[in-house]
Amino acid sequence: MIELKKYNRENILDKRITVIGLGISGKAVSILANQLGAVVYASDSNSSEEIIKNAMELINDHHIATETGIHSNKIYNSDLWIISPGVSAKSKIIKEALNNNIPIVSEIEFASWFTKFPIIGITGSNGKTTTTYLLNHMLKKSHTVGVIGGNIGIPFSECILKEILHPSKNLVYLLEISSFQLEFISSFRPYLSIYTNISEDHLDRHYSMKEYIKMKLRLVENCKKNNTVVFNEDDHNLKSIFRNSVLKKSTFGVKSLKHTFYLKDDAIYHNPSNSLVINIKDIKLKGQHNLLNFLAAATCADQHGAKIEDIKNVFKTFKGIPHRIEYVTTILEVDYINDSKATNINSVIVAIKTYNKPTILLLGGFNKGIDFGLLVPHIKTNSVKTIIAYGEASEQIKSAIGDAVRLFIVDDLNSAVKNAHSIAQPGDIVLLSPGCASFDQFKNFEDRGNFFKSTVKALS
Ligand code: UMA
Ligand code: ADP
Repeated sequence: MIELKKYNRENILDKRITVIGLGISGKAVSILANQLGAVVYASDSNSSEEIIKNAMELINDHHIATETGIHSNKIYNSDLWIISPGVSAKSKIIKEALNNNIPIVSEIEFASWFTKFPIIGITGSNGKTTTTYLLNHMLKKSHTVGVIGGNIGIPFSECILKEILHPSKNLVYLLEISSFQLEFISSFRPYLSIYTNISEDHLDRHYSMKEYIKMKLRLVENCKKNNTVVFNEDDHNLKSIFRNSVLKKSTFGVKSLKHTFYLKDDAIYHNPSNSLVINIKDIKLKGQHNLLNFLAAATCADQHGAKIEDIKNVFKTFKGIPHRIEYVTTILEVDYINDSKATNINSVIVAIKTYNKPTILLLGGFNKGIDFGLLVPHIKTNSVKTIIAYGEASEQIKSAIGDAVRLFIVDDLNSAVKNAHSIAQPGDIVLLSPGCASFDQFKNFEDRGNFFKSTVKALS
């Protein structure tokens, strides 16, 4: 059994720390550990332009030793490893480090050692980012200052470095947390945790739903009886998982009137006063799934002490975030929608349910182990009239969908957009909701969404 020592600002001085991965989280945690006085060695097996740029910044601006394009034996000369989320627990180097008795922590675990401010952890398979932003808006006028970070694209270590360099008061960290970030935690403990839903995702990394759910549950593994879990009671997985939990429970959903916020007659009300929060028609951000995100954030904000007026205001004004069922433009009476962030099957299902116009669905990219056959019943009951499949996953999509709907295969997203434009009729929707990761043809989902938007705009 490897003994994991939790370092603090005193005993971390001169400790040898290896950071694996030089993406945004590896870069941020290297700078943090260096700032705290550790001797950092950062290593990435890749030597892409971005990784080399990050390595050069660490060397030139922070005098941190790095290596790229290789993991040399130097990485094992270490008191502690900090790993990036993209490094799987099953990888060869991790096994080797454990054989060498080197303690390993994830980037969020390490960062959490250096703050005393409370953490709210937001996880689930879908809706994490939207819920995190909603929550931040709802807490804007509360007694605390919300700081967003984590899987959302702002490494927690970057937030902690800011806290150290520019001390502030009354912070609360609102961290979007992925299953990857939880593989190597030991004491990470949010005081409030949100579970939006659980559906199939990341099976290429976790191999089974059982393992994926197990990893997701690590978010509350270190929680105490006085910590609260806010969860979606309409989700059968979550309902049964938390049935016997010793944690304080606060639920949301649209099927019961018992929740803190409940749905009745097309309006949301607040318990126990039964006061009206908002009529559904007045919510700008559409979609049943987004309603659940609003309810998740509101329930958590209420627990944290936000005023009901501030919560109401967000229901009324929030318009959504880029790349999530984002309206792009209308060309010849055809609406173009960018849902590039839909990287799993559940996201695609909720996106097609949001619209009741004839839909041309653009699906494709790098398949993370998803069964596209799960889409078939939803294609049949919703308005999908054509699928255009592109990229690495296109053949798998074709064989899973079969003849459920007209389907074309094209090479890439550019051809998919052109093809959709040429067959769309007035009144149709062209929806990019790819159900896949973007890595086969793009840097990330933002890059893919931005490419879609500019290609569409160039059509008009
Ligand atoms: N690497 C090695 N050796 C290995 C394996 C990997 O050196 O054996 C290197 C890779 O070459 C790569 C780096 O490790 O350069 C891995 O970096 P990373 O993939 O962890 O990327 P970061 O840039 O640090 O971004 C990570 C998250 N990435 C992943 O989880 C894949 C980002 O989530 C997150 O925003 C960021 O930290 C800040 O916390 C992205 C994501 O796709 C958006 N997340 C998944 C999702 O949302 O579905 C979970
Ligand atoms: P995440 O951060 O978990 O990936 P986002 O808020 O970025 O979630 O939303 C990504 C996509 O997931 C959206 O475009 C939408 O298609 C889908 N989605 C969002 N919220 C939910 C939800 N509560 N349930 C199911 N799908 C959702």
